[in-house]
Amino acid sequence: MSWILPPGASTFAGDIDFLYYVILVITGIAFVVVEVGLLVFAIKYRARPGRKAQYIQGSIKAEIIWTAVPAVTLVIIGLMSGGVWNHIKGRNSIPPNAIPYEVHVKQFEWNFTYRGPDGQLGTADDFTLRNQLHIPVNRPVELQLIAEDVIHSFFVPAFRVKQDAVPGMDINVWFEATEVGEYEIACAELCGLGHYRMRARVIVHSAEDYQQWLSDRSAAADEE
Ligand SMILES: [Cu+2]
Repeated sequence: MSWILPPGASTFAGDIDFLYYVILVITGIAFVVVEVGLLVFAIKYRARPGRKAQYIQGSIKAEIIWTAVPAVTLVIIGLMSGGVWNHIKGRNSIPPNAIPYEVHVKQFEWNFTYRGPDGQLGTADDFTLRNQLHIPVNRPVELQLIAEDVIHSFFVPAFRVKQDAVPGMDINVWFEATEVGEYEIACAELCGLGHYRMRARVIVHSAEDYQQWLSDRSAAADEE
């Protein structure tokens, strides 16, 4: 289903979309009931010549119902969301086999640092690309977000993943793409005059293409 949201392309999409539509349907029904009720009562009890206003005491029963129904609904949604939240953002949620990337973000660009052929970040063979994140499909990746000036927010709508990058904090976010293709990264935190053009791309490769790309890239970096 891709109504409102772009088609999902990560392992998070199913859970997030399900919650999104559950909440949309519940709030949609509440919206219609409230607005129709408002209109009906406004017309039915409008001022008419000869009819005096009445003092109404209130209804404990009605109050209990309209407090209990939203309270129970909210707790149920909270419990349902809790599991999903924990899976995506929980303290120990990042899978151990995730490929790490360092992301230095500043006004108004994303710099993605890749571990080189040695498979280690923070070594001499690392290389950095501006506004381009290449990842393999069906493999978790972990981004270490480092904001160099103000707060930015890493957002890939197709992956249903969004995470603030805050200066002075080391923040990790992970996801796993499920579809080969190109997706938009947007900065989701108003970060200055150039915020609107702070876009980048995620390129999701098949496993073989990714290895090929990585070795081509490293060879090119060696020549430089
Ligand atoms: Cu930004």
